[in-house]
Amino acid sequence: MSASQDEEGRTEPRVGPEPQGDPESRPYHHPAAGWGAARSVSRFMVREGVLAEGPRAIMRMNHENGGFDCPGCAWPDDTKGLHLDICENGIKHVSWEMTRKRVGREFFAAHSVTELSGWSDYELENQGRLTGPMVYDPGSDHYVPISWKDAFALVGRTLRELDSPHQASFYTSGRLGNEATFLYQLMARELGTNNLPDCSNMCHEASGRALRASLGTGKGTVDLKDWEAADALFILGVNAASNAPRMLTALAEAHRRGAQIVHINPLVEAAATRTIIPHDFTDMATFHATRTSTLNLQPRIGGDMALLRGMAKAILERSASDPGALDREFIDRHTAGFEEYRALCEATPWEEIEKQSGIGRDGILRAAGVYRAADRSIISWCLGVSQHEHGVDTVREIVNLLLLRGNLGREGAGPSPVRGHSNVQGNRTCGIDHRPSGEFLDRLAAACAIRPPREHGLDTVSTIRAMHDGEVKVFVGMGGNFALAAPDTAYTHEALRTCELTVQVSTKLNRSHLVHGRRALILPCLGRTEKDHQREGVQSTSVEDSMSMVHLSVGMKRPASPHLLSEPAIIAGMARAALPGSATPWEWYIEDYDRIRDTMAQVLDGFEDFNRRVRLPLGFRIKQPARELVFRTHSGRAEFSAAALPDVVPAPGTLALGTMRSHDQWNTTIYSGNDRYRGIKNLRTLVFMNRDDMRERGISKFQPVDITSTAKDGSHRSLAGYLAVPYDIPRGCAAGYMPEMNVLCALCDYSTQSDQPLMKHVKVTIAPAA
Ligand SMILES: Nc1nc2c(c(=O)[nH]1)N[C@H]1C(S)=C(S)[C@@H](COP(=O)(O)OP(=O)(O)OC[C@H]3O[C@@H](n4cnc5c(=O)[nH]c(N)nc54)[C@H](O)[C@@H]3O)O[C@H]1N2
Ligand SMILES: Nc1nc2c(c(=O)[nH]1)N[C@H]1C(S)=C(S)[C@@H](COP(=O)(O)OP(=O)(O)OC[C@H]3O[C@@H](n4cnc5c(=O)[nH]c(N)nc54)[C@H](O)[C@@H]3O)O[C@H]1N2
Ligand SMILES: [Mo]
Repeated sequence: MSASQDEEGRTEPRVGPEPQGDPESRPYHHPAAGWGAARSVSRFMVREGVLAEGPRAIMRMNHENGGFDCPGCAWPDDTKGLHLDICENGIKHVSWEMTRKRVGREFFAAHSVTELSGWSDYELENQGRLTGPMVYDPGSDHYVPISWKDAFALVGRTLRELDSPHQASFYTSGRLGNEATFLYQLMARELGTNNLPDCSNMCHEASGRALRASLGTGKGTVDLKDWEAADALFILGVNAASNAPRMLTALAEAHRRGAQIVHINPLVEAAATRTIIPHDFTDMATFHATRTSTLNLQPRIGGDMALLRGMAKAILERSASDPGALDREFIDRHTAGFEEYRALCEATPWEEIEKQSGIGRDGILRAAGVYRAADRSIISWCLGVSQHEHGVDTVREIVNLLLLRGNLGREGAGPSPVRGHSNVQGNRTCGIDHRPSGEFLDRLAAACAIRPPREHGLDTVSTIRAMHDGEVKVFVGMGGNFALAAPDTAYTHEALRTCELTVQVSTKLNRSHLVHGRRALILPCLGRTEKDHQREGVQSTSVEDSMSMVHLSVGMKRPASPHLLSEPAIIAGMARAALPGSATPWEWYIEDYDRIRDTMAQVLDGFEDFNRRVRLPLGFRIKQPARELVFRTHSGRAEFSAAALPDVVPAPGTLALGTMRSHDQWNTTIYSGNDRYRGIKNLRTLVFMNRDDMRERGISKFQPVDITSTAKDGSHRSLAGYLAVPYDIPRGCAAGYMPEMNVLCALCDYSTQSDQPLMKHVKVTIAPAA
């Protein structure tokens, strides 16, 4: 089956009927999850050849007593020890890793890199699991086998020969377990650089910075129990049914107990309608769908901050006659900057709020009414909020709104970012940070007897620029698919090709292996589902979810090939070769990961007694000072921010384009061309548009169009021949799929607040195809 074939083997693109009226009654809005999901999963397992062993593995996923953590999203595991706490996309993800297909040396002997470069990304990953280390041979233009010893020696030699350690950059994709993460940052810092870009530079960097500035803790403060206790849930900029499907259970349960659920998204996504809970057998048997929304608001792209400001303004106005609208006691005791914020809200005219948010005053007042009526509110968000110029200000506005009613530090209330990769939060906790704090470096220096560099390192965007300029010569990708995930595809490819050496630690073949430096290595590693045997026995690794729970993950499957190494072992191998005089006991660490954890316990706040606590049935929760109303901010209080509203209204003739995921993909991994909940089959080269915007441009339904972006520096990029799909999206907005649309994202278009690429706000013009 190819990407252009659907599950039934049909190849023609198909688009569901246009959405109209009440989302509930839309013909193609299947309830989220449920039988559609079950059908899709079983077909997928057959395709990957894992139907026999898949179910057994899945029963071990996210299980409180042993088992491995779902390598999918970072939604927390059910605290009640649900035995089937899983979702369609998690199962696909595990099956994808467990596939029986293999990419061995014969494969690389048969296909040159130039030939493979012509294959689609779907075809590349669909070849299966990588089986042994490979090195690029420029003479034959093929990858050829290399021993692990020689591969490490090549990395070590190249790193040692650099003029400065800052000429190397070490990328992490958020799948890496905590123990490997710790060793990876240790290697970089012992070498002498903080060049540790990671996927969160493209993801939730804004959230971390905002929460740190407002609350002194760069993470959300709530856990699943709080979700179960909230009276109102506000869900902004997340496509939960596809990207955090286990949230559906929380939403359905919230609805059943009478909580209010407000979805704020330019698109009415499937999670904003109703769901069939997959592990509720009665629901599945009776096709009973539970509603998962009580109010949907569709702001313009980038309009969230104005909408939140409007809600705050309404609460403040109301407090004149209704003193209970504000929690004055909380504000007085725990916050700073309230008067300035109040003055700013008062000074922001309603007309401006309506214009910038794209929501009429009625809608804003309704949302504010829900917020006022609830004793306990949680505000949750994902990329629709963070990947913007003013992402930091918007997340700080979320906190402002929470502070007004003391929705912090108590049950059922607080900020709750939905993180992406299963361990992206753990990566940051364990030291992947190009701007580490002095305190962290001091502790690292003391525990590991190294002299870590103090100057800030490069993040994702600045690494790309530095590679392009020849300043970074070695790129190491610890997982991920940098060549496609990063913005400005053409520029990023040039940048990677300029490198002296590119090293990709991966499980599957992807574009980043084909867009490589003068020398290049593919180092295949164990996946999370696989048994990791080391000298002292089978090892486990730990991960941290979106809600700061740290728990162990133990693989149970035989490795895809006997020649794979674990990620910690690969890092240790590179480190020993690059740091011949190192006093770090790299090999000793690998024999037993408990030893890595003992060192981590000395360095990381909240990891005291790590080895014991991580073995508790559900692991342990890292303390969130803000949750205890302890604020590590300048003032020692929670700080209101008072940022002016940005102008997000598109210039005449232009549209704001958001790039997003389909239902059937995991970031750069495309499972099929389908996007079930949005009614799309076999089509990825599309752009969702408002019908009036189409009419104005003389574009008819499914007509091919050209999309041209204009960057901050005035440069243009374009995509040709995409199909226009009329969709229920506000005027002035358009949407399409990542990673294909990274072609349109200029490297210079990153937020000055977070340095995040503006992947949800690309300024474009769209016209009938030339
Ligand atoms: N199955 C699956 N699960 C995943 C992933 C995957 O690729 N596949 N990726 C993982 C990763 S790394 C991450 S970070 C998360 C991403 O999870 P999401 O944030 O859900 O990712 P996107 O698909 O980019 O969707 C963004 C959502 O934001 C909305 N949006 C766009 N612009 C705006 C805006 O201006 N305001 C508001 N309010 N909404 C807006 C879009 O309509 C869409 O619903 O998911 C994780 N989980
Ligand atoms: N335009 C646009 N671009 C985006 C985004 C967007 O919304 N719009 N989202 C951004 C976001 S939020 C993120 S997080 C990034 C994602 O960026 P990345 O994390 O870099 O990309 P992934 O597609 O998740 O990486 C997939 C590859 O990871 C490897 N892999 C899978 N499992 C393992 C494992 O266990 N170990 C190792 N070592 N490798 C493994 C496989 O080889 C697979 O090909 O993309 C960003 N790019
Ligand atoms: Mo992400």
